[in-house]
Amino acid sequence: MHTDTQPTILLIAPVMDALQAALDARYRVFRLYEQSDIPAFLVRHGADVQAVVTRGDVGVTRETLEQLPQVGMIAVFGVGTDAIDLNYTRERHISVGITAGVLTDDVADLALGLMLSASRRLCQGDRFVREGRWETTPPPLATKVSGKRIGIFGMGNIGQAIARRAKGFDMTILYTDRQRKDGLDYQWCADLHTLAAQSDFLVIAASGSAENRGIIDASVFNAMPERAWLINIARGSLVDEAALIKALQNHVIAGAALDVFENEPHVPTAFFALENVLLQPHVASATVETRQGMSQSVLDNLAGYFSHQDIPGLIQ
Ligand code: 8YV
Repeated sequence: MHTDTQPTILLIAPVMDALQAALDARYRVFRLYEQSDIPAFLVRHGADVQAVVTRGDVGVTRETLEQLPQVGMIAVFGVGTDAIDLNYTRERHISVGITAGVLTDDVADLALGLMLSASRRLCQGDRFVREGRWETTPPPLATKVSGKRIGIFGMGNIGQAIARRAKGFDMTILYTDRQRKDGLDYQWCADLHTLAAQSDFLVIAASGSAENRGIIDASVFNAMPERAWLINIARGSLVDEAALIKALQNHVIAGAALDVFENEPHVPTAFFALENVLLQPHVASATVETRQGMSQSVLDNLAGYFSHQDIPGLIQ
């Protein structure tokens, strides 16, 4: 039950139950995803909304924000802001807060997990044992990870956390980004294709910005060595999925391990028929510990905004 003194927030998509309960205890919460007639709802209640809470993978549309004249903050459950029009929020002086730093370790862990699982055939090995095939057949050989070259596209916090982990596997670390990063003792490549050509594992850790849309395309797969793997823990929008499917079908590259897709939760069924792809349902930050940390971070960002104090995860 809300009180009249509680600020009003609009939740764009469901978040974990504990966070929803914490939001309900502190705020008057409207849930956009529960409305059968969203335009009518926004006309009726849009002017009451002071802050928006959304997920990194969902964001909030400009059209929705246009119906919220009082909104002053967007609290993102996640770090991705690709589904928010940051030019528009800047124009409107809407603060945007993310769960900064909380999920870096988990996402980097999953990148390494995907790399190891794909190249060491862990999912296939599990099936092999369960199906009793080991009784009659020796398991097929896999591909070594330690000592290989990892190419990291996007050397932000997550890219750097992946690099630190890869160091533990004695890997040669190469990267590209908009610019060379000071103080990083890794091999810089001036462009994506040079990086791709020298990578045994090409890991995408760049943002899903408009400039990166479809950037991992057929030309990148052609540049990669035939034995190389693609790992994506960033956003599906960076990859031309049709070109990736062709590259996997034609063995242009060894394989791919993907946590993210262009049109989640819909995954092209062509992937299902392929043995050389490992698929995950966007779970890089999905551990109990990290999701609790992300929830707290959302609450802290909102509390900072509503008490006119610092917003710890403010990006704009
Ligand atoms: C989350 C994410 O899975 O941080 C992001 O941008 O995409 C992920 O951490 C998502 O925000 C929660 O659904």
